[in-house]
Amino acid sequence: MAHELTGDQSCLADDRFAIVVSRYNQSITSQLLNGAIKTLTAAGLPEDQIVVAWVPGAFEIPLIAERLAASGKYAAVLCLGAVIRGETTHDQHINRAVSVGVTDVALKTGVPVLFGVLTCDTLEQAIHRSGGNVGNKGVECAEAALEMASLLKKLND
Ligand code: INI
Repeated sequence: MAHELTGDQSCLADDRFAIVVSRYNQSITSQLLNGAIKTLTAAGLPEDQIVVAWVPGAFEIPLIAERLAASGKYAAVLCLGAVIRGETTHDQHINRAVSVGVTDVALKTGVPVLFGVLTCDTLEQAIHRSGGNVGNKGVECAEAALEMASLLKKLND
């Protein structure tokens, strides 16, 4: 029978998690942050073991995520932001840079780096996805962070 490995939502008492969150569209990103912190603390992580780094916009997330991940201090780095389409293609450049950037950081450092950046056409879509009727991307991101941190520990054991 195959030996299956799956992560779970548990976290070790001495784990630390980092969150990078962008100030742009802060009414949305603060809701993502609340959801992420609530999910991590509900899983048993003491709040003082969570570090939150604010950056100006989503474009700035990968650099800070890299510093945090490379420090070796954190079980996972959560990246939260909200990019909303405007009249130009600016959003596409940001979305591409952030999604490729955070993926690169995870692969380069071996630390789970989670993509909790909303990429919406409208503010309304972002409201629905930050604690409205389509859930909260920050909660989803924190759940994935717990699962990935747990799975990596099992792989390393
Ligand atoms: N940053 C965001 O996080 N969301 C946006 O919707 C957004 N828009 O639309 O422009 C945005 N722009 C700022 C960008 O992330 C950088 O901070 C800026 O370009 C400086 O590098």
